[in-house]
Amino acid sequence: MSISAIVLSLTLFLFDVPSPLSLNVTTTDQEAPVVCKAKGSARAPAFSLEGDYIIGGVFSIHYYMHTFIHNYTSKPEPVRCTGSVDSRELRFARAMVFAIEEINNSSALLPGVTVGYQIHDSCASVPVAVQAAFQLVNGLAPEYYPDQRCSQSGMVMGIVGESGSTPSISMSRVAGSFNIPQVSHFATCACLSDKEQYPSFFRTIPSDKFQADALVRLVKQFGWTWIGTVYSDSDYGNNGMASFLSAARREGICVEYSEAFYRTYSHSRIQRVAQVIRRSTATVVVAFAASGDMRILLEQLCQEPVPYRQWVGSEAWVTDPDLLRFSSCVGALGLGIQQSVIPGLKEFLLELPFSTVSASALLSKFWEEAFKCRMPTSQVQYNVKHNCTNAGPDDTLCDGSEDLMNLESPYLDTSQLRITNMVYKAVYAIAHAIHNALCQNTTNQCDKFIPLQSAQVSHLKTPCLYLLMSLYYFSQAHFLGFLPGSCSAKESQFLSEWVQCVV
Ligand SMILES: *[C@@H]1O[C@H](CO)[C@@H](O)[C@H](O)[C@H]1NC(C)=O
Ligand SMILES: *[C@@H]1O[C@H](CO)[C@@H](O)[C@H](O)[C@H]1NC(C)=O
Ligand SMILES: *[C@@H]1O[C@H](CO)[C@@H](O)[C@H](O)[C@H]1NC(C)=O
Ligand SMILES: *[C@@H]1O[C@H](CO)[C@@H](O)[C@H](O)[C@H]1NC(C)=O
Ligand SMILES: *[C@@H]1O[C@H](CO)[C@@H](O)[C@H](O)[C@H]1NC(C)=O
Ligand SMILES: CC(=O)N[C@H]1CO[C@H](CO)[C@@H](O)[C@@H]1O
Repeated sequence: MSISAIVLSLTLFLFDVPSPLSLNVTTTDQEAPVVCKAKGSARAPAFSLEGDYIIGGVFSIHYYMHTFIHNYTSKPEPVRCTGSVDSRELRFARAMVFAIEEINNSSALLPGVTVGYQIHDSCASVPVAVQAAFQLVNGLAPEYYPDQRCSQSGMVMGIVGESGSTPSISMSRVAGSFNIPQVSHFATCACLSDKEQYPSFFRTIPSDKFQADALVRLVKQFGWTWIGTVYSDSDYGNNGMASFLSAARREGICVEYSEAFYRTYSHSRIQRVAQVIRRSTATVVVAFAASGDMRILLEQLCQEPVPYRQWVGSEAWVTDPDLLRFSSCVGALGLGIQQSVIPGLKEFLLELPFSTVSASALLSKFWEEAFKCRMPTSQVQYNVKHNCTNAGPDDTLCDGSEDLMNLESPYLDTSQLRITNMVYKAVYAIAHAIHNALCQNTTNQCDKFIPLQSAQVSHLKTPCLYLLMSLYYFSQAHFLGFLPGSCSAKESQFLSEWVQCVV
């Protein structure tokens, strides 16, 4: 039995999420229809658009879930997100909106059909991701009457997400029960390839099975036989590091230490991991970690004395432009999936009128952090600035004169588009599935009055989604160096064999 299933049942218990399991079914008399009511209140999606068919999306936009101490004497507060906004994840969410707009504009794909979306912020946490999954399955209506079982499966045709493996696993338990296809752009845990456990889970990114081996090959190629390792204490980090360590052992690489950490760990635990790195003799550290976790550790390590280490990273963090601000403490080498170009995306990202920003709590938060000002609508208390971060608005008021064009933010960094392209592909995969189900017999008009079950979509489109996966294998991956200075002759030679050295 996996941990995530246990977490799921605890979650249902603690957070009172609206779910098919917690509906209050009442029949008043024989004639009256069954009334199905969701218990608890719905959480509004971060972004949404009406349409004939809805595609759900879940991204880790905030870094944390707000945690509170349960006293078990009153109803718990609804779950919510806190911390700063991961602007790369915001880009992923906006890229999904962009893809759907393109599909709506297209006369070849789903002609005459509008595709809508409901995009949620899971703040990289299991309880919020599960709640989002239930809402995508049930819809947001507080009452509905579809049948005696209160099952309204098929609110969404498919779900794009989650970014992390652990929330993806939890969501797949919900979406899978209703046969709703879930297509992740970034969940790479090899464990998710198990079709028996995750029958409706697909992804547009390769499994870590390949990545662990490739990282070992990389380390070995440089002759680094004495290394330290750190990893996220999550399905992604635990599974990835386990594969890495077993491959490393086979190749005769010695590991001085192997430390797990996680963004919600106490300050002292993170500090302890930093101390292990400072005191170690291994100058190479391999990190199989999510970007949100890595950021916490690097913040700790950029305090004096800074331990200069050669970092080797998994692609979850090594291609995150946000981590470039730690350049004084990090020179990382790792694997990334192929970069790409999405025409029109940059313009779309730049098109954020101030009225749109003010109307969205999430965009307001992003705006405040990006421009270090306070929105007129803001009620949030801000923390004093950390030394290594640039987050936290001061007291000037945002007034719309802020200029996105001149903003340096991972949100606007479209120079590489690796994972963003996987989001884009995931949206298209689901749209093509719907198209094939609706538009088989007609060339220019689809019959949107055909009642469509989402199970039908995953049924029809399974081969297509598999095909997307098989497009990605590691010969396409390439090395990315964030090394300050230039590569040594040996490194350059090795790197040029694979692809190129980016300094
Ligand atoms: C179910 O709903 C009815 C009417 O809305 C209410 O009286 C009853 O207390 C509810 N039961 C539970 C277990 O919540
Ligand atoms: C329990 O927590 C709730 C909300 O956090 C609070 O309103 C309530 O007073 C607490 N009860 C006790 C007995 O501490
Ligand atoms: C969709 O079409 C509208 C109107 O022609 C245009 O303004 C918009 O940029 C298009 N969106 C995309 C993503 O192509
Ligand atoms: C942050 O930096 C300032 C000087 O730039 C220093 O005085 C302060 O102690 C630092 N705070 C922490 C938490 O390291
Ligand atoms: C397409 O046409 C065939 C035969 O004419 C029919 O059986 C089938 O239901 C149609 N499918 C759709 C999606 O209209
Ligand atoms: C070309 C086209 O059909 N565009 C539609 C895309 O979706 C939006 C929002 O529903 C519509 O307003 C457009 O007409």
